Amino acid sequence: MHPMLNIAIRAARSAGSIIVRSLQHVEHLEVTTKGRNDFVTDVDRLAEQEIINAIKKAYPDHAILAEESGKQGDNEIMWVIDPLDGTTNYLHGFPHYCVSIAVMVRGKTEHAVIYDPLRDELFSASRGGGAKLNDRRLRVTKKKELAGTLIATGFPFKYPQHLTPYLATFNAVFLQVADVRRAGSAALDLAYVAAGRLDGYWEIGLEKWDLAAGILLVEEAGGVVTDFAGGDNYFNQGNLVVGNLAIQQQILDSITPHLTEELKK
Ligand code: 2AM
Ligand code: CA
Repeated sequence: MHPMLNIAIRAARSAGSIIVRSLQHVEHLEVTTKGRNDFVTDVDRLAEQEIINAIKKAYPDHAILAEESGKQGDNEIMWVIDPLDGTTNYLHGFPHYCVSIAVMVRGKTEHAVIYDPLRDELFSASRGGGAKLNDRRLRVTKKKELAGTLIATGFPFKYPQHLTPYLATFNAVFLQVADVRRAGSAALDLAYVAAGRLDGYWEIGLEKWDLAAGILLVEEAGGVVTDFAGGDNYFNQGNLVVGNLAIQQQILDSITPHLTEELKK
C-alpha cells in the first residue's frame, strides 16, 4: 500500500472515532450556519483538525484543502478533506455520513479514502490499483439500460436558482429507472456507485471535498465520471454524472435537454 494511502486511512479512522464518540452529545452541539442550509459543528472542526494533524506530521510540506478551514500551503500535492460529509444527517441522527480524504497530485486524485464510521466500511483506491471496500475489490454494476436501475442524486439546496432545471432532470431520470435515492452524502453516493450498490448518480453544485475521493473510487471500480458537458471539468463546475459506461451516458443524455447554459459551462 502507498504510504500516503496508509496515512489517509489512519486519519479517516481517527476522525471517524471522534464522529461516533460525539454522537452521544449531538443534541447539545452548537450548530453554526455557513450558508443557506449549510451547517457546521465542533465535530466537523475537531475531526478535520485530527486529519490535518496526521497529514502534517507525515508530510509537513503538502498543501491542504479542507471544508472547514480552507486552503493552506502551496505544493503540487494537495490533500482534499471533508471531515464529515453528511453533516445534516449527522445533526438529525440519520445514520448516513462519512469522512472523505483525497490526495491530489497536480490536480488529479491519486489516492482516495471514504470511511463510514457507523458501518465500519472503508472504501479506498489508488490510481491504477483498483478500488476496495475493506479488503474486497469493487466493481460498478453491469446494467446496460436505465430500466431497473437504482440511481442516486442530490438536491440543489444551496442554489435555488437551479431548482427548476434540476427538477426537470429529476423527472427525466425518474421516469426511466426503478427508483431514485437522496441520502445526503455525496461522497457515500460515489462510494456506493463504486461498490455496485447504486447504478448511477447525478448532482449539481458540489464542492471539491465532496467529490475528490469519490471520483477516483468510481473510476478505479471501472466506472465513468463526467461533468454536465460530458467533460472532466467537474472540480471547477461541481456537477457530476456517474455510472458504468452505458448508464453514465444514458443519464447524461436524459438530463442534457433540461440543463441551462450556466449548468453546462
Ligand atoms: P456536507 O455534509 O459535507 O456539507 C450532498 O448534497 C452534499 O451537500 C453532501 O455531501 C453535504 O456535504 C452537502 N450538504 C450541505 N448542506 C446540505 C443539506 N442541507 N442537505 C443535503 N446536503 C447538504
Ligand atoms: Ca461534503
